[in-house]
Amino acid sequence: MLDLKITRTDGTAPQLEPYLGAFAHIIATPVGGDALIHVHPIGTGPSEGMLHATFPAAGEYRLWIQFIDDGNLKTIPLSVKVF
Ligand SMILES: [Cu+2]
Repeated sequence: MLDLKITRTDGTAPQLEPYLGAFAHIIATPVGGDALIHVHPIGTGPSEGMLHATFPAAGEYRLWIQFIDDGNLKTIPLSVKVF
């Protein structure tokens, strides 16, 4: 279970709206692998949620988080290490 909290770098509150039926979409792929994980947060606040993600194996993963903030579609890439 992962916690997700979307914030802005200027400290103002994000203005999220549903996008394709969820407030955010998270895609993950293992670096050098061919698996694909696609999960949606279970909302716990206006810009917070929990992710029920099952990774197929330990290792490095590339993630993309997609959401609409103030009418603009954002795609945020990040890397995580799964132990
Ligand atoms: Cu999705």
